[in-house]
Amino acid sequence: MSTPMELFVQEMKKLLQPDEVYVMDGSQEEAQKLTELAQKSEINGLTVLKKLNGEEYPNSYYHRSNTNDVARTEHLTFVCTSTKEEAGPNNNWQDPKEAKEKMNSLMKGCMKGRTMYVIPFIMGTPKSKYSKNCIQVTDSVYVALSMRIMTRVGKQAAERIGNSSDFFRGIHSIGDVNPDRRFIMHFPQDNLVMSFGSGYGGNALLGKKCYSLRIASYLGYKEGWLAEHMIIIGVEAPDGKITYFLGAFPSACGKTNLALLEPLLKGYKVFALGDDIAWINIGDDGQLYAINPEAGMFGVAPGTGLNTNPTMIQTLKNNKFFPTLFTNVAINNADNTPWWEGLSKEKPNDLTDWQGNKYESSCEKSAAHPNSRFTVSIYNCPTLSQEYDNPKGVPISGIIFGGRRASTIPLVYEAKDWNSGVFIASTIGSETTAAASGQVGTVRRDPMAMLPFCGYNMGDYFQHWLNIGKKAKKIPKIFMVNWFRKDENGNFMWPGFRDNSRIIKWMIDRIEGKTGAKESEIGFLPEENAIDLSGLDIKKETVDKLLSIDKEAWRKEIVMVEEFYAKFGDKIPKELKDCLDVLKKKIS
Ligand code: GTP
Ligand code: SPV
Ligand code: MN
Repeated sequence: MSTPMELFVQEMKKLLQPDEVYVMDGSQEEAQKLTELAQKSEINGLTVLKKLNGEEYPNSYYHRSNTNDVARTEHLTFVCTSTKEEAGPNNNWQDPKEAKEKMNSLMKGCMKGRTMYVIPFIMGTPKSKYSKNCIQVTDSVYVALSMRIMTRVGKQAAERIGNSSDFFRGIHSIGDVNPDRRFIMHFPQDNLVMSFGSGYGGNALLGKKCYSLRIASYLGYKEGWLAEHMIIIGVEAPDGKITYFLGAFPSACGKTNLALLEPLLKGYKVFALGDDIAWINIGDDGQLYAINPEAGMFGVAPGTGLNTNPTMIQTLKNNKFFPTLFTNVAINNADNTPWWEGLSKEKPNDLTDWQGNKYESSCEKSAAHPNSRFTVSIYNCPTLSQEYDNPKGVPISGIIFGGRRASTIPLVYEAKDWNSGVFIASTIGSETTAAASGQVGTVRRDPMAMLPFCGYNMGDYFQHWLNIGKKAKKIPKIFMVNWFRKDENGNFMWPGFRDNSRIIKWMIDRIEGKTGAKESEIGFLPEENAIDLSGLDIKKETVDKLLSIDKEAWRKEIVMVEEFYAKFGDKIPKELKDCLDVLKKKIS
């Protein structure tokens, strides 16, 4: 008798008709074999991997994707629940039966002449009861190699699945990379994703956004936990105590940088546990505990440099076990190293740009794509927390939300309680970034940084958040930050990056009850001089402005929130409507 896993593979062979099937075992030899193969293979005319300078960047490879396939495509991403209402106005919806028919016809025979990689993987550490079993098939060796870095792939996963039929199924083909034939279809009720026509990260590495957020958020809703677009960090204060935080920021708004923060403030240390996704459960003691289901980081390259994020530069050069991949960055031809804007002050003079052309330094375009990325094992990170593999996860004392806003939102404030924190998070606005295709820089509502990733109706999701607060016995404090305020000349007003440790310190002091706060219309603001600005060259008037409330701007903000809420009709919980009414009265 075949196991459910074997049956799935047989079914996939029949549908996709690959020439060969390769089942991933996760071994070191496999990494070698696949990276060698990828250096000899082409996808749509592009060599899949090129080896980079191994002295500067050990075991590192360069990948260029199709120029039409460099970011998530939200307009081609669907949540196919049995009713449209379950998916909500936050998702594109299609009837599951029709969607499956469409995908089956696109996928029929699509792996002819190709190898089908079968990837058994675990999201989360194998011993944790919170971890989940998964299988993805793909015809992209780049995706297969990326999955080996981002998740726990191979024999241990196959063994954990065993005879069970309880595993996520991910079906992926890069197809002919044609945006007209590209769809990322989610079937939460079948624990299934079908993705065709893209080889890009969030569209193709199905363990990431597709499973660990869209499908998992749906599972969490049914089962009483949360799957969130959040980092997990432990912050050690000078007294040696470690405080664990979660942090949610929309795509390309600073999660990885905060997760790997090297604090400027003396005596503080940040330990990384996750840089993109957190699964949050209520533990036996009633506290919230978080695990990171991933095992790697798929980070934004531009802006990553020794000044901004020295820990990431070390991580990228600290290769131990897994190959590191660089996608759509530029190449410095002088020494065959990857390069991107922000890696060094001086631009190297002989660069090949992300499209493979000689880079003209006079040209206004960037040499690396703004959404160019690296894929690196989290085990390479020198500041990885000792608790990273703890099956129970870590107990959370603070949740940080943030967005990218040139105006209105102060540098930091604190919610009065859980419900008002959920309200604040449900109203987050953020300027769109290059992480998703489409216009960059327009403000859209992105509640909890989950707008593109919530696998069900966001009104129900808000209620689920409120319910978690009711159920939990010890509730974390909720903070809102904005590192991205700009002045009249368009310059950032706050230095950001390593200076953000100053704000984290204030949060720890609040959690510990060591500092008071000023009540304001929107929540608690830091008292005068409560933020440690020692050694920072910043004008008092700038700090005052960063922490002030511009009522005129807030009135406009409220209008945008009302417009957003209106889309969800009765689904917006009463508690949140009440918070909005209170805010309106205070701001008027
Ligand atoms: P995803 O991987 O898309 O989810 O992104 P992310 O949230 O992890 O964002 P990341 O940390 O990679 O940062 C995205 C961009 O924002 C990079 O270009 C960073 O250099 C920039 N950035 C991060 N933190 C700060 C900050 O404090 N201030 C400023 N000005 N820029 C920042
Ligand atoms: C994001 O866009 O939030 C990312 C990159 O982290 S992706 O894997 O493409 O979703
Ligand atoms: Mn992300």
